[in-house]
Amino acid sequence: MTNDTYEPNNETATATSIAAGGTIQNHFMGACGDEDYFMFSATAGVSYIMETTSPLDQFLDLTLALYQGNGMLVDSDDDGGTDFNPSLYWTCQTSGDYYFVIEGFWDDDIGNYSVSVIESSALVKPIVVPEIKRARPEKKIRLSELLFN
Ligand SMILES: [Ca+2]
Ligand SMILES: [Ca+2]
Repeated sequence: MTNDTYEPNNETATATSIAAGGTIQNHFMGACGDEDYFMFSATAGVSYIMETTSPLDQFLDLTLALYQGNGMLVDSDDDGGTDFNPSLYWTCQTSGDYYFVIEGFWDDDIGNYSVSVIESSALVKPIVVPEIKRARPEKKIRLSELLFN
């Protein structure tokens, strides 16, 4: 797996360091179970958003799993971001180094993607923009119902 300059990064020992300041890294998800490990330092009380983006025409379905330094799974996400990209919102409880692993949902998921870690205020939940893929038929609500219920 030498499809991008960050490889090899298929285990914690060779994880790619990524800054939690929103810097975007461009990676390539290779075939046959490629895994991309990332490492960043998190501070207790600070919230982070780890997410990927990828070109629509690649139909790349990525997943993200966050681990403590000791290998314990903290949280994971599959399609919380745009299209089939993961986006994980997490508030750090204990300062330290954390790892997250990005891999394809399917073994034949191949393609370019970008990844970033964004610091977010612990007190402010990220604004979730409704996506077209999740849209459901909406009930018509009269203004009076909103005002007086
Ligand atoms: Ca890899
Ligand atoms: Ca996904």
